Amino acid sequence: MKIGIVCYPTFGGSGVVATELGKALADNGHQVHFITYSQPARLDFFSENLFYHEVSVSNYPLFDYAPYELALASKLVDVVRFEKLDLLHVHYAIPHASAAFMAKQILATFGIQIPVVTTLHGTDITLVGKDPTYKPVVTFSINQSDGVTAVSQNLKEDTYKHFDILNEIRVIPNFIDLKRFTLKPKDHFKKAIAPQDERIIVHTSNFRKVKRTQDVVRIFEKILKEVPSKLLMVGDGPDRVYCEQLCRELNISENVRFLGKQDAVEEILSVSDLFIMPSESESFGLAALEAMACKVPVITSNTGGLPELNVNGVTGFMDNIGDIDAMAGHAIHILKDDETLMLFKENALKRAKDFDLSLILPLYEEYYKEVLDKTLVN
Ligand code: GMT
Repeated sequence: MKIGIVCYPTFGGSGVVATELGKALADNGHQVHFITYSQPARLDFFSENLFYHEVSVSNYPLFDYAPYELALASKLVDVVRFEKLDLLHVHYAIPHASAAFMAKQILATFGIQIPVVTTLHGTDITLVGKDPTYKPVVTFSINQSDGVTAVSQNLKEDTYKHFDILNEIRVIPNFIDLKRFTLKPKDHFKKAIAPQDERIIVHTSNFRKVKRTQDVVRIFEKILKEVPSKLLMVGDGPDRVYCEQLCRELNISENVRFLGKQDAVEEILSVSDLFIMPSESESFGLAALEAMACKVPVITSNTGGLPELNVNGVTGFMDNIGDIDAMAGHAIHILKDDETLMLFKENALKRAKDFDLSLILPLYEEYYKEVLDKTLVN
């Protein structure tokens, strides 16, 4: 199959899923064309089946807001026509699904029928999408897609709840490449971070409000009173500065390291004992799955799609959003002795295996075939 993939090329979860999916499809013999405004972060190597088409937006002085969506639609028309693509798979509804709809209409005038699959990732529905600024367009473009997938059952239900959706939504969860996300021997790194063999607690995110990163710091402060430990904060974003400030106020800065954006997250996870994700909303929680694949149990909020991943009391614990005391109590329970920690670690890895790439990739391939067959019949 010749597949066009549209995504945000940044470090965000939807971009990671789109890029890893494209790579896996290419490995499986498909020809994959990424169409986006810069080279996706994890697409920094050569493969004969992978192509990248850059969308450049004119910055004509009249434009206070450069019309990216139009540039993307035009690029899609160009790539579909000349590369003879079979299907477009757009990740994140805004503005990719509406750009794909426009491209589809234009391509129809050339006698080309191109099916569009839209994958909903979370904030495109739960946060930005349902904002009245975008809602009519998001609703329309989801309904006009030939196939729609959501990364969890909860996101599917949320989409039906907040939008008038006539299409059937298929749930295809996030996945993990267990060949990459696996324990790496990084003992020297562990020694440097935790010289007294302290427990290592980790959080990775884009430090946006929805991640409640200050909760991570507050939970850690409570853990620290009971269990000698260190906290690694990985990633960057608007709330990082508030977290740093809070560490100073709580006088725990010497036990907390802010590592910024990191490519090899699996190496950091390899030395970690516990992952904390206290998010306000999380459609799936890919970062928690990455941790679990590296044998790291997780403390999460019980929101969104997280209960579909984190098995309470088995792979970690889930507590109400903002319940710092409960999260700290559960963290201490996991960390307090080696035997308990080992059990949770084994369970985390076992659960992560349910989301192995080899199990989820065929779900996308089968869905593409279904959508293509349906389009041919019509
Ligand atoms: O986590 C983020 O805020 C980034 C965001 C994105 O779209 O890039 O992630 C969303 O998509 C991921 C991949 O499907 C999911 O695993 C995340 O749970 C989801 N984030 C939220 O719902 C907040």
